[in-house]
Amino acid sequence: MAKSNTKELDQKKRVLLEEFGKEQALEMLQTMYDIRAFEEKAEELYMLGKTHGTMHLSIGQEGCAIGTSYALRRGEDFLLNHHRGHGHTLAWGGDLKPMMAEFLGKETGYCRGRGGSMHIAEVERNNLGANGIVGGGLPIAVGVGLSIQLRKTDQVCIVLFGDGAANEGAFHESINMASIWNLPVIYFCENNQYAMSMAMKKAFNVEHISDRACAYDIPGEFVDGNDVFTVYDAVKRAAERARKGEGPTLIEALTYRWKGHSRSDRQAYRTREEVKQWQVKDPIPRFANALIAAGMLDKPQLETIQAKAHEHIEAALAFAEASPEPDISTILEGLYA
Ligand SMILES: Cc1ncc(C[n+]2csc(CCOP(=O)(O)OP(=O)(O)O)c2C)c(N)n1
Ligand SMILES: [Mg+2]
Repeated sequence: MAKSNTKELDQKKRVLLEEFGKEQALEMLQTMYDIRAFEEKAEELYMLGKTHGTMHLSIGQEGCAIGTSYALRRGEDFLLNHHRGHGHTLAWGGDLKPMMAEFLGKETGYCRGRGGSMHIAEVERNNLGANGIVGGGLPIAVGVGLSIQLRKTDQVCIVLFGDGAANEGAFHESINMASIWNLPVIYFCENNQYAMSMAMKKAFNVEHISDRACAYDIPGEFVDGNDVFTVYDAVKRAAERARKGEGPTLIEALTYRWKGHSRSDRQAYRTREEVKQWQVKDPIPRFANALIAAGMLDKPQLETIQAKAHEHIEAALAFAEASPEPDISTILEGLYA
């Protein structure tokens, strides 16, 4: 067991680690490595032509996925994620096997192979899924919030979206309505600083997207999206407010996507140096180092977790590859006119 190095851990992190407990903290770290390994494999499979449609990788943004999900009651609250959402589903407690099967378009996938990378949902556990329409989750969140309010439960709904989505009409309409109706919705903007090739700095005249919260008279908070602790803490407080009937919150988390927008992106809009500067801020070792400093983890255990992530992915891939394709006779199932 590693010795606790309390000097390196500030008070707030220590309190949060106590709240997590060792078992959950290690599970969170394992999930971060699982997400990273899933997406590295996803990229490889895409390059081999084993997948259908496009895909968007969230490598570098895992701090947001873990911090948001673990701050909520996963499976009981509601999650609306977005096109860069593999990590959100896994952090919500999704199973790697149906996840990988969905990615490969297999019948055993979460959406029976109909959705692929961008449309993964797990409705039974209130993961209402991702959306190929940028900002598509934002209006749905109002409906979910209203449903919670009418059913008088203490659930909350988190909707994740990108910086690009924050310049769509749906963003303003959704937050305005959630504000006037005081709905239990957490608006979580995963600001990875680009919407395709459009740099956030060129697309906004406000310094922070969260500054827009004042226009709707709701709290707005800007956090470091690569720090699991600050994301978790902000979402937890927003959820507590929402559960008490105090309405929506807008959180903006600054992060960075290491990979291109999608595989066809030549990334002419940014420099390699910029990418490298952000790779140093990798959210996964940052969280691992905090666990080491707290005496919850040592180097050999960390290596085991890293190795396990790859084992988990290989098992999921074996399951997906052995799974059948959807039968052609079922092609119209799930279609409504
Ligand atoms: C309504 C709509 N407009 C445009 C697109 C094309 N499109 C797909 S992703 C994307 C950029 C979204 O940027 P952001 O919201 O910052 O999310 P990120 O891709 O950075 O995660 C665009 C413009 C779309 N899918 N839907
Ligand atoms: Mg973006």
